Amino acid sequence: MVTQYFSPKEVAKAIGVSESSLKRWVDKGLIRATKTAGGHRRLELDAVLDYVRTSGRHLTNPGAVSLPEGCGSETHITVESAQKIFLDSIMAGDEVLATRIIIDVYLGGASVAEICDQIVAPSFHNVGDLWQCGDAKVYEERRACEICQRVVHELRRAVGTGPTSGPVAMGGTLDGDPYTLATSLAEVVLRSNGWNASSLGNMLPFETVRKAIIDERPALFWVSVTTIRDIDRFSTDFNLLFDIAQSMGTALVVGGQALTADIRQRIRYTNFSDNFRHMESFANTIRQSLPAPVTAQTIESSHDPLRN
Ligand code: B12
Repeated sequence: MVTQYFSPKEVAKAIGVSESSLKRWVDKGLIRATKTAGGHRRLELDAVLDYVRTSGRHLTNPGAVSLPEGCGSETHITVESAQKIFLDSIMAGDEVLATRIIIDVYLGGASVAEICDQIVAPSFHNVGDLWQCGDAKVYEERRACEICQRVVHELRRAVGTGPTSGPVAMGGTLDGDPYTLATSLAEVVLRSNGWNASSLGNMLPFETVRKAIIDERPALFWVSVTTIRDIDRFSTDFNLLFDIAQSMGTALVVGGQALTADIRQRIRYTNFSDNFRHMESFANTIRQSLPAPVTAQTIESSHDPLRN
């Protein structure tokens, strides 16, 4: 994802303050910013939204930081009412409202994991029930999924690209499992916790997951399982995957609707979580035991002759 930078003028317009106040806040370190070679301050969207989240300010002109109209004007919304509005908007095909409600709840202080577990997942469980009872048409369900993918993309922008120095996490769904939402959500949850996380998408052949673990040596590999075509084959392949992950020091983290207690008895994994808040807690725990990431600064200081 290409990082998008905003000028103090654009951010001041978005928050509804003067450019000089905004520059002062940047210089005081209240808002994270970088400087161009020419000395101009440049701000990333996640830094702007971090400031809005913690200062209790509103976005009066979200378009100035390329967010949809209305985002950030009403952030005191309960998770329960947000869930209802999100469900209604994805079913009605209203992408702007769906995006707005998720960004508003985030700006109101909810964590990404809470948004996924308490708004997105239950809304899709409702979509499934509506479809099963014949109250939702197939096209409405598919459109809801497409909208949700784009909302997740906006949430990913809001959270930031994640520090490239953070520990590496990867994940996806395995062969025969076409579901895409949960793996995209897992990626944003981990990014919001400082992981350098990438979803590899859906329907991944076991062989390619094995290669990804060997080549990239992620500290964590997540597998989301919504459907299993052949339980015997799945269990055999999954256990081989666990052996590889274990030998590479990769934590294999699993979750998803299809992982019933019976199936969990047959497979080996490092951690099973039934929601993203639990995965987040596990990920934060193992993060503490990982070696500190190597950054340009640590390389520089390890070559500093004055240190010897
Ligand atoms: C969207 C959808 C589809 C879409 C998916 C499109 C896409 N791009 O993903 C499509 C159209 C492909 C589809 C197809 C089918 N579907 Co469908 N689908 C759904 C629906 C509505 C939403 C699934 C979803 O994404 N949920 C959102 C996620 C975020 O929620 P979640 O999976 O519960 O995730 C939470 C936890 O499980 C956990 N978690 C999940 N993954 C992970 C990973 C990790 C690492 C961790 C820690 C935690 C974790 O945390 C999440 C957040 O709390 C569900 C309804 C439902 N109950 O979810 C039906 C549902 C799963 N489908 C169902 C059915 C029947 C089908 C079809 C057979 C329909 C048909 N006749 O063609 C096909 C089968 C496809 C196949 N090959 O298997 C049934 C399954 C019934 C069953 N138990 O077997 C459901 C339950 C609908 C229903 N009520 O009947 N489907």
